[in-house]
Amino acid sequence: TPVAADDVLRKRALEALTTARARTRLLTECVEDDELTAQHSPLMSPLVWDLAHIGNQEEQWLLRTVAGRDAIRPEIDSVYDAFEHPRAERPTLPLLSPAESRTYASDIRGRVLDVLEAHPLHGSPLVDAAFAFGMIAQHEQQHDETMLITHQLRRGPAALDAPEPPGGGTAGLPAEVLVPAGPFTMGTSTEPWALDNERPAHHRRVDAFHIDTTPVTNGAFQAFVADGGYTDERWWAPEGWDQIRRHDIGAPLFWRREGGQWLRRRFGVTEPVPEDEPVLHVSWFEADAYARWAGRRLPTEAEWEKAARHDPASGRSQRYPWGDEDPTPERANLGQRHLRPAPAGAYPEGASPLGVRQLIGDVWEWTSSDFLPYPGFAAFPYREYSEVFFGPGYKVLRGGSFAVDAVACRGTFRNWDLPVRRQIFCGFRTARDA
Ligand code: AVJ
Ligand code: FE
Repeated sequence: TPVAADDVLRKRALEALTTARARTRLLTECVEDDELTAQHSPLMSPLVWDLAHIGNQEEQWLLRTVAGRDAIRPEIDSVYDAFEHPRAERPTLPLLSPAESRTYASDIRGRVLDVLEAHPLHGSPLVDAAFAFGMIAQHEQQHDETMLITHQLRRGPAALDAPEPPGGGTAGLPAEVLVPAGPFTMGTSTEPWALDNERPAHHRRVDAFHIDTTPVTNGAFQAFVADGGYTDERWWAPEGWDQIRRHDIGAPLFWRREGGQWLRRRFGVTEPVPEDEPVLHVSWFEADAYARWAGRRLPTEAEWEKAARHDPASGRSQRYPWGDEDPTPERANLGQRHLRPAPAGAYPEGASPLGVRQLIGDVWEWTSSDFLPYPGFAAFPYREYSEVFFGPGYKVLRGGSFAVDAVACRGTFRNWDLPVRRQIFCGFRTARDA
């Protein structure tokens, strides 16, 4: 019955919002207040900006737009508008203090939970299937990932801790998998909390291709470095070559060479680079150069999604590589459960029908594709989520990282960033024509 369905939706939305808030609190309570107001990198906002921005977006969408309430603090909207102020200048804004930000976000949340208990969940695209609540839970989780990036960039002793991910191993696994030619369904028109850029479902024809069984590892990437990959212009797109020369880049971000070995800094701890782990913190240009050096290329976005969703037996596109059920800790490394990717070959239960591993979780995977709308795209509910970024400037990343929560990760989910970016939790796998 519709009533029972609403109960399930309210429970799902409540769980998603509560999970997000627990993570937000962890990320903003594990350091002293002066670390929340400091800017740890010009690429990032002070953590306290993310905290109040999370509350402000929740107020704007769930209290004002969905519930029709008056603004509680209209004067702060512009301070927390991501388009009015670039990240570098956010420390100079009249920001709420850490205590004010916490109070504001929790005050908004209290009122939102009252709205969620009683508001109709059908009758408009914004509330159907509790979409707006799911969208706001995803928004908070996306900023939680952003805050985790800030923690990674932060200097000083470790503030976060998590258990080690499960082991991996590629013995017995083929290096690559053949995905046969043919059409598949890309995107979705049925996933209730899919964001506008994932819609609508449409058919795409994809030629046969081979794709790596696992993401490219640190060990494989070290071979590229050792072979002089960063000093050989042949492998580089011109803009990428400019960037690595100008900034004197010769290895992934956070790596350094000491005593004949590669070390890396990870959340305040310096450790030897683990060879069997997917490489992290490489730009699209570095991924592209590695692929060319290896005689391969990055997969297109359509190839990536076909590898992740297409079931050759049924011809259907699944929600995830393993099927339609939600992620579990046995299937994928998500949700900041661990503070690093799992070694290549981990998560056999998360494999695709053709045997491709670790498509969901671990590391965001660069694709060769620009971020473009699907045929029939309609901006919803706001142009600034996706539409204003469409074009040749941004490259698509797929699959989510260990820092992405399950609510913001699925076979159709699309992320994007500038091809020079390397502080995000990004890696890649390669492909080739069949
Ligand atoms: C989809 C991750 C590129 O963080 O810039 C957060 C998500 N949009 N608030 C970003 C987002 C508005 C967005 N990405
Ligand atoms: Fe935001």
